[in-house]
Amino acid sequence: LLARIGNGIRGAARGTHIGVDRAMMEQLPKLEIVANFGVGYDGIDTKAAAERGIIVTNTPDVLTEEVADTALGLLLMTVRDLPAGERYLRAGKWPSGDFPLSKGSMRDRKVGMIGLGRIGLAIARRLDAMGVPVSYHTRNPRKDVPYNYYPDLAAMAEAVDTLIIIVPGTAETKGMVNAKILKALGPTGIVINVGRGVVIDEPALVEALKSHTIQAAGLDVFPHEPQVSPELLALDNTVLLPHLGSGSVFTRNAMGQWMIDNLVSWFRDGKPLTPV
Ligand code: A2R
Repeated sequence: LLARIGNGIRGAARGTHIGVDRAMMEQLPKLEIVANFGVGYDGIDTKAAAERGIIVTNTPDVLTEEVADTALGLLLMTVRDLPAGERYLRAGKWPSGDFPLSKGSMRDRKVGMIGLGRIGLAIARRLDAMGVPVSYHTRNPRKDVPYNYYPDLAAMAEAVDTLIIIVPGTAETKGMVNAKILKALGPTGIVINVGRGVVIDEPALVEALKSHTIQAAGLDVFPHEPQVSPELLALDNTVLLPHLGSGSVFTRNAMGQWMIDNLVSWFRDGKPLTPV
């Protein structure tokens, strides 16, 4: 298709699983802009785009609250083992005995946020409302928050029992939650990932879940979406969602509109709204 029409394409709207890489850009010699549908733009080779003067835009803010809601849902599902309870009821097991008490509770949890940007902060605010203490790890401390800052991720993992990952997938964040961090988190540890799959060293996570080095994991993102590791699927201390963080009709409409607005603004006024 690109061999046939690539020469006429000036703008691209980029959806979910298909990336825009250097090879694709080479087939689109007149490309001026790639408008990404989503805030995370790791599926686009921004270095190759910059070399060619191609603008890349994303859709920040319009999905922040939705992803934060999903993160809280996934956290509660994982800590309180809610999906297993639902499966228990549907399997007709309730009349023969009550569902076992959950090992975890939000009442005695301490959360460490990995990432405290737009979405991370929206998650932290929800945790405030629940009376859950929040710490965070980022490269730079924020001056506008009351939370404990840890420049060292291992030190934060040592101090908390729950990690919520909401950083972008970059060369720097890749594999940052590794065997050492999981060990520091300890046997009551819970890891929630709503950022990007690559941030977790997946073999190390599988091993930590199998050996009960940590308690459980709740994941909405995976390194090879839409494929999910059979090892994660086989474990009963995981809650797994198909990357639905921003996936409501309301929010996807807002994201789609913002993506279009970026394209229109570029081609009409020469100014993208949210370039990255
Ligand atoms: O490091 P900082 O101070 O720039 O803080 C950002 C943090 N972050 C990192 N933290 C630790 N180590 C890193 N190498 C690192 N790189 C980035 O991630 C900041 O607190 C946060 C990103 O926040 P925002 O740019 O506001 O992004 P937003 O809208 O919260 O979305 C986060 C990610 C997306 O990139 C998608 O991957 C996913 O959530 O939907």
